Amino acid sequence: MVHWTAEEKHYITSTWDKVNVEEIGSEALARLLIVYPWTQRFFSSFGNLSSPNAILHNSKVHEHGKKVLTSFGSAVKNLDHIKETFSDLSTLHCEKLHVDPENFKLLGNILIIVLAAHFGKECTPAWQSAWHKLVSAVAHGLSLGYH
Ligand code: HNI
Repeated sequence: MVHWTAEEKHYITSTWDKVNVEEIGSEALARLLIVYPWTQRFFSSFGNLSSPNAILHNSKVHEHGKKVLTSFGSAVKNLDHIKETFSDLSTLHCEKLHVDPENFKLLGNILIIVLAAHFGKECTPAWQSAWHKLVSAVAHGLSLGYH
């Protein structure tokens, strides 16, 4: 189990309380699809992903970004049980969706960049360290069901 200091919990929850999951989630997913275009292959049913502008304005990307970040939020609410929280989703991403778990790390890093862009003043080294620890724990939890 990952151990969290009171300071780390503070950096995570105080930022999370201000997050608009649709705005931040869609921005993070759109940036993943733009910066790492091979990730687009998982979303062939999402329609037009042919340019950064198309991706940023694609309503399915918005919807799915919101869904993913809402799910990410369950880690914030269950910091002491991240593995258990993502065990079903891990199996789904492995067995049904065939998503390479390396992509969870990419999305986590992009999420930190998007959060830093929105909440710049909070982005101290201690804040970054807490958020890096969180996105790594989520990526790890999501990869445990892979075999
Ligand atoms: Ni992910 C579906 C959560 C990262 C590709 N994903 C989901 C669903 C949740 C979810 C929740 C909906 C499940 C359901 O319908 O029961 N995904 C998460 C979380 C992360 C994550 C919490 C990381 C923080 N997913 C990724 C990444 C990719 C990805 C990095 C690929 C690059 N996910 C998918 C795909 C689907 C999906 C593909 C199915 C989409 C659809 O509806 O067609």
